[in-house]
Amino acid sequence: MPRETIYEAKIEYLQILNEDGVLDESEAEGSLTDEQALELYEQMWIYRRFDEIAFKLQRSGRMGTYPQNKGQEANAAGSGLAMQRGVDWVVPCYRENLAMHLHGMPYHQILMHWMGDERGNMIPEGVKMTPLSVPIGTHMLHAAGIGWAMKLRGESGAVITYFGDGATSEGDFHGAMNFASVLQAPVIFFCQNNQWAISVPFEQQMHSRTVAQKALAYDMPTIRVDGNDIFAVYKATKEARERAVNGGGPSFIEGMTYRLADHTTADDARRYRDPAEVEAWAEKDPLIRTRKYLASKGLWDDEKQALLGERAEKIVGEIVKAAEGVEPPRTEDFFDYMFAEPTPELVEQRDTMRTSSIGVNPGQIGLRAQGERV
Ligand SMILES: Cc1ncc(C[n+]2csc(CCOP(=O)(O)OP(=O)(O)O)c2C)c(N)n1
Ligand SMILES: [Mg+2]
Repeated sequence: MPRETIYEAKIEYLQILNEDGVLDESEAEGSLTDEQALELYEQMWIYRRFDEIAFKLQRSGRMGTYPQNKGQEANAAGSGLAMQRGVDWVVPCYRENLAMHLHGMPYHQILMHWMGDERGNMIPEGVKMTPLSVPIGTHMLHAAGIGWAMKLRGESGAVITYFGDGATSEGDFHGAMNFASVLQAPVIFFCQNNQWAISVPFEQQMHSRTVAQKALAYDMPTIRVDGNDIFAVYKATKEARERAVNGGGPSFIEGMTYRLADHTTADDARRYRDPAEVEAWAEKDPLIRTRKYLASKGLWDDEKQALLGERAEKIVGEIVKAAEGVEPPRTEDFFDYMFAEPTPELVEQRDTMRTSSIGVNPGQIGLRAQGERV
């Protein structure tokens, strides 16, 4: 028998709003309305100001390490708006603050997280979200599990999980993809391909030509979109969500973008990136092209921009005030949130934590033989 082709595939690329702010009308159907585009432009602008101020907080010693989101706003905005607040789950990494915000997470709590205050991770009542994940890839497994649970319980809705290009080299990524695929769980895997994993460029991260093609192995509908284009990101996410909600299982989206800032405040990207590459991507900035589009439709002008600037200053100022204004946590707090009922050992540790002499607690006197209990 001659050899035959038993599997063939293609990867589509979707761009609707190009770098010059020109909209492809043939694909615009089913994407954002002009009102939504306007709303997202304002959100992205405030978000960038938030990001700049977060950077400054770190530099002035008021916050710990922070990973800037600059340049990647459209991925977070378009996908964030496509998900339904209070219905869907968001399982984030750390470069989609706006998606978290659109889903109900207060910005000041995100700052609290990076200030080292665990209470920043307390998800408000009714918000379906997990805390942002710094360990690369671990949270994608949680997304697969949440999606499966929703399916078992017959809950309507979908899960979206975000991760970077580098994360797709992790075993956890493949575990999550396989589970979601086998169980046909309603999960959207959203890869923010910013083409760098700290100092490792895309070409050294993988031999695959796209990240999107990795989903083919799991027989998932998959697409690469221009991740600096809110229209393309929104449309692809909306389609994936509809598929998930209607029992069509998981989908994959690769949003092509670029990190215009350093990896984090602990990094200096000038040491490994060509400035020409950064400049070329700065011209594809999602904010600039969205503004051009809105201006061409008569929906935006310099006056509106000036007002937005003032509004953003005020909003971000209040966010910082809220984050810095919370009562400092008590040292005892870290005993209180692990178990519903603390174990006797934890109670003992808590009660003796402040004693300067171990002799105060009979349980701490002398060295005990291994396995011996008091
Ligand atoms: C399990 C794990 N390994 C290593 C790290 C250190 N680390 C932090 S960010 C990062 C690169 C991630 O790159 P990518 O997934 O592309 O996301 P990006 O930062 O570019 O958004 C690494 C290796 C980590 N946080 N967790
Ligand atoms: Mg990356």
